[in-house]
Amino acid sequence: MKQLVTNLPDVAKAKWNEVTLTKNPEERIRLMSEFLSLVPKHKGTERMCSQVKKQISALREDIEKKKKQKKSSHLTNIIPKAGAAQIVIIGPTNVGRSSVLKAVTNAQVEITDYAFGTKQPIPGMLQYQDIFFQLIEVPPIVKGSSEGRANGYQNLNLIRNADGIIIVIDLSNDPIENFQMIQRELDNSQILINKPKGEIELLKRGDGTEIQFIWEGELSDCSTEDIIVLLREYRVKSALIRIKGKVSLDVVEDAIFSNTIHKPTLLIANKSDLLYNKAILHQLKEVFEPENLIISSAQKNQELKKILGDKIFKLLNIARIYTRNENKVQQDTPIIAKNGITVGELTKIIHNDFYRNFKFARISGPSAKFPNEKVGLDRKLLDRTIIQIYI
Ligand SMILES: Nc1nc2c(ncn2[C@@H]2O[C@H](COP(=O)(O)OP(=O)(O)OP(=O)(O)O)[C@@H](O)[C@H]2O)c(=O)[nH]1
Ligand SMILES: [Mg+2]
Repeated sequence: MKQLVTNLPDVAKAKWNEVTLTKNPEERIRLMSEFLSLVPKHKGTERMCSQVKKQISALREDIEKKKKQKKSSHLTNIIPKAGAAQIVIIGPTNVGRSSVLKAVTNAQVEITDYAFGTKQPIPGMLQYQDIFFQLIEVPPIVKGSSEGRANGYQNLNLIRNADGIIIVIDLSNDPIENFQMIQRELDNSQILINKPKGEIELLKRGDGTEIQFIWEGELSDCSTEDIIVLLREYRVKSALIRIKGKVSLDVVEDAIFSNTIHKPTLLIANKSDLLYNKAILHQLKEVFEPENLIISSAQKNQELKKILGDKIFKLLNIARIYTRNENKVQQDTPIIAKNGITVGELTKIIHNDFYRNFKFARISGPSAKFPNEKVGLDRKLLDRTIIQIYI
């Protein structure tokens, strides 16, 4: 087995187990601090310690915020999700976030030539073919948002709660520096925008069932046995683990400690109608995935709505599934699911009874070998599948 990077003493692992069993925030802070004092300090434990410290400070902020909220009985600014997905439009001030929102949705939003025009999150719906994406313009992100500046906690909370992110920058005004500032603020808030090589979702369970895996990827430097051994060392005996992409043992250990989440992200380099240094386009492609980069002008580009809809749809890896009822009447509004969802997973989304009483299904469209193909629970479904479930 690969030597663990952290290789913690047993007392520390036992202490971490206490942390995971505790819900009370004050108590968690105390136990995490004790945990840190039990961790030997060296290069290999640096990253883990900093993750735990971030969690401690996030908890402290939470406690503070709740105290303040109690005083002022402030409403939280989370906007209820609508449509197929909720995507936040973020960026520094004056880059054209409102202009993008206005160009692609029905939102009544004010475009201002002065900074900090948008003070509250503003939602709008973008129609893409037969579905809608909910876009929300978030007030500007500034250097220090992750420490609470300019309503930073609320704004970052909105971002953490969304299904995806659109970052807007102004090509004519320090685009690279501004992009990096935004990325740093997100990073400090444990929100990652670059697609990781591998990801795991770790769902701890208390019901004594074994450790189970859902495979959507593979392991790069260890075996399933190694993972089970590692989890046992942290006293995790029962868990559901989803493996996506190429996952290393470090990634698994990270998942035990951190709050880090990855958000699918697009970057709009806006105001391309103005004068700007063309070398910047090349530099942008070095700091951000070119396939998720849109170079455009919210003012001049009439195609932005279509381009953005296409990009969001691809980014989120969505499948639209149209169900047919017993009279073979097809529903107009599709169920939105992950591309490649199985018939079994879909029946559970519709209603558990459909899963329990499932006999077979008939599918047409891109997932079917021929129209009305009879399939079982394991068949994977692609976008635009039509399905009738027999129970
Ligand atoms: N030339 C040009 N100007 C633009 C474009 N998009 C926005 N602007 C201008 O940039 C300024 C700011 O636009 P907004 O859309 O209000 O920017 P914002 O990011 O929402 O700004 P705040 O909410 O105030 O932080 C306005 O004067 C817009 O007219 C564009 O594509 N080209
Ligand atoms: Mg605005």
